[in-house]
Amino acid sequence: MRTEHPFSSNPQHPSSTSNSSLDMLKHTILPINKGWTFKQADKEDSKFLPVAQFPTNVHLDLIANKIIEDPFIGKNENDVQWIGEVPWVYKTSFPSPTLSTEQRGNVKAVLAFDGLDTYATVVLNGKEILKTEDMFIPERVDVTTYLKNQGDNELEIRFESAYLKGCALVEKYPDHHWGCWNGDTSRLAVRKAQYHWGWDWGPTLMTCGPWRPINLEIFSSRISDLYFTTDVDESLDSAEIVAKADVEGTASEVNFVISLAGAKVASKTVKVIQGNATHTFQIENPDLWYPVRYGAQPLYTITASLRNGDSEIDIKSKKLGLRRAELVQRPISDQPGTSFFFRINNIPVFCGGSNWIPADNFVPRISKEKYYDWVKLVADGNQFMIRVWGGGIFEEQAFYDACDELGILVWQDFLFGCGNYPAFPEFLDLVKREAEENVKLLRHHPSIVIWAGNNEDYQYREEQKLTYDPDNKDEESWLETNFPARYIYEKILADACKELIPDTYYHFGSPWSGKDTTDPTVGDLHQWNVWHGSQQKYQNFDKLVGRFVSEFGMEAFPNIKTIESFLPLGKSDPDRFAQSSTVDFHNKADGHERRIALYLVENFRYAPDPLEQFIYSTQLMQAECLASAYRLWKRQWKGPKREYCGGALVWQINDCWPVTSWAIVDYYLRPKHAYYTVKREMAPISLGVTRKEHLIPKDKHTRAYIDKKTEIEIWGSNLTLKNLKVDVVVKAFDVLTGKETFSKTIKTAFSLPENRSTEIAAFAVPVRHPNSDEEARTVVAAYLYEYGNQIARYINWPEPLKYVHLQKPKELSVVLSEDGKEVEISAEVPVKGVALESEDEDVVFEDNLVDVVPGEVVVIGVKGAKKGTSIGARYLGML
Ligand code: BMA
Repeated sequence: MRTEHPFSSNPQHPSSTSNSSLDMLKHTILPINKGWTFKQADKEDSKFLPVAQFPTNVHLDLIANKIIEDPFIGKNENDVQWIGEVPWVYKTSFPSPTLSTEQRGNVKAVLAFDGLDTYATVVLNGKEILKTEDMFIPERVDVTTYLKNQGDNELEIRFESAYLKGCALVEKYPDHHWGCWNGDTSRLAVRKAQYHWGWDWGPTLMTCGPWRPINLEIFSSRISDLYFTTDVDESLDSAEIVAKADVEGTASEVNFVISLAGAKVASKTVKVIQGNATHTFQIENPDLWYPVRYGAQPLYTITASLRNGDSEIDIKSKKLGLRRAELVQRPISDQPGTSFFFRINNIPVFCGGSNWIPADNFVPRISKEKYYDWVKLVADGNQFMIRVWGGGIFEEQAFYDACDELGILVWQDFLFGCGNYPAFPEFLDLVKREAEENVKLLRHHPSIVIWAGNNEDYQYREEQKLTYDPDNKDEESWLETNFPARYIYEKILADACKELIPDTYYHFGSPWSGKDTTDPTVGDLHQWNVWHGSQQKYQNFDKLVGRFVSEFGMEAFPNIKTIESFLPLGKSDPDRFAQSSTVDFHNKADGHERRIALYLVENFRYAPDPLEQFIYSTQLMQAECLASAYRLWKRQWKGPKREYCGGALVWQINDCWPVTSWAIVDYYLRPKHAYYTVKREMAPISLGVTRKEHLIPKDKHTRAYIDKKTEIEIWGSNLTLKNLKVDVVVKAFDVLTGKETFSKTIKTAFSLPENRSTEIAAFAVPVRHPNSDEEARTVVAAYLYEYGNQIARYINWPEPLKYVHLQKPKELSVVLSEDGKEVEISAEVPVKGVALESEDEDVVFEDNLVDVVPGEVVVIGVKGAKKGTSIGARYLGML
């Protein structure tokens, strides 16, 4: 029997496809991205207004229509809170695709919503077709019989307040032990980006809207998913790719083609059996995908074309990287616990890297280019890994594409953070679908090497002393406890990963160790006893090491231009000073004024004015702090069976708005100085020096006769895969006079084996009169030379730096080379933290915040400068 198909066959229609590619069965995707308007849904008298872009969200549209001021400026955030408590409606119209008479009857029309944020009711031509409750779940609705024959189709999406819905759910389940850090508990009940509720680095902006694309798909048969598993043999000589295509409809054959750099590597046509086509390919001598620095990032393309007889009716392709990725957790020598490090293509990688939060409160406006630029900054910063933190989103494909392309490993959290999540049945259903859909969307990226269940929910459990018995394996019983989300992390997400990505490691949470989350000997660790917690000195980071430190951080002010961007009157704003209420408003961390002040006052002579120098002081402090963590933890990467620390991920690389936070690069992609000190620490070859004071009483009771020994320890970190022989030179300088007081080659042809840190020497600070004040005025400079070339340097200072009588150099020379490609810095006294600056935003320094000692010229690469570009400099003690 032939049913009459509702599609129009009007050839005049602008979106008519009858003359083009829409032959009878071809899968066609028509973006529904035009003509959208929006308005507040509960305000009868309000008019529909045009959207700013598509996809979009309500804040972007209100800003574009000048209904609200930019919430990132001043304290405007306060004035826009009402937006999150009212409903909004979006609508558009679109034509039905034109089909020939023959085409009618056997095609399906599906509206595909890639993401609706969050509680949406979708109405098509007056009929409700969908209700959603999770911004991360893509939805597909068969609308074949709802599309109009004639005229346009009306599509309307109404969004309820997610905040109020969340509050209602909290009230509906009064027996759950609701509680969280950051935001409020209503967020725990709602499957929406948790940072929308506000975080300790981000504003509360409860947005809503069609935040990801909407498409109308027309097909009779299609490839609903193209996926694969890969297995690279331990020998690295061959790889197996099991390619799979899920097929909807009756088309009978899939042709798989694997190609590399445009050349075909393998292909196979296979029959579709029960909606699936599968083929196993063996690739000999595969071109392997490596993390940046360890090799290239070749990406194969796998293409599946769906055929019916001779015609191709659908085609899908994905990029694919072949690599072996392992997380090694095994006993180590001489220390308790187990290692935690990543081994890629059999190479153990010390994973220096960063944590990532969403790059904007309004994700739809983040361009592909911006994602690329962010990931490029990470790669250029000598970092190997990004952790996509659980309070944000499953990122856009462009982000992971950039990671694949640039060789950045990804640690992906599932989207739960800092709280005790509920586990009522509807919630669990959403969580399961959300996990499965998003794992499917992301599983092809070679950059993703680990998934984790949540961010700090086990830590929250510990703080609240919620029930958790690791020995109780009865999954259903977990739901009866006051920590029911264990069922999510250890059952639902674990099962989803086991089924969909059996070749990728799944970790129950971050941090997670199976024991106490603060156990430094197993699993990963969030080390917040600098800044939060016991507020330790950063000089003690060596005592705070863990097997893999997946979070630690320190705040610093952003660039002056970034501050001026959020001050309503910019440069001339009366609040343009460090302690002003607007500047404070743009810092969301608990006790931030005290903590920044604490770490500044402990270490430097500083003043809040002028603002530029204060910003510099905070950035110097953050830079010193974070670099010491990397340096001291990397020291614990000691080679096979002695991987006492396998990685360090700084909290955080980026910001979602202009703010003072832990970020090392601000919202406008302006690096803070820590970006550079971290980059130096993660260089292929580096040198570490630390200074320790030992007090040795002459006898048991004396308080008067105590020998003070100030010792320096020197080590080298060779992260390359080559054994090195180096000469080690140590020099000392008097801070006051700039005189060189010591110079010696302390080692010749010293061995620095590949991929590890090696202790070089420990000895008393070279001074003429030990145990005097001389140590406190002696700067130690250490250098590594290979074949006479300097390959690493490090300058060690007496600490705290505030005690040091720093001299203002008479001749701080900062010279831009003729060709504008290098800056040379020199001075006649030791200078701490020389920061180059340029008014010209096109000028990019390859390094910054360097220490200088007399007799050397420090050369810094620079891009974007021309002859005559003015370069300024700032240093500690300048003002
Ligand atoms: C960590 C993160 C975030 C937070 C950061 C700074 O623990 O997981 O929740 O923003 O600390 O407090």
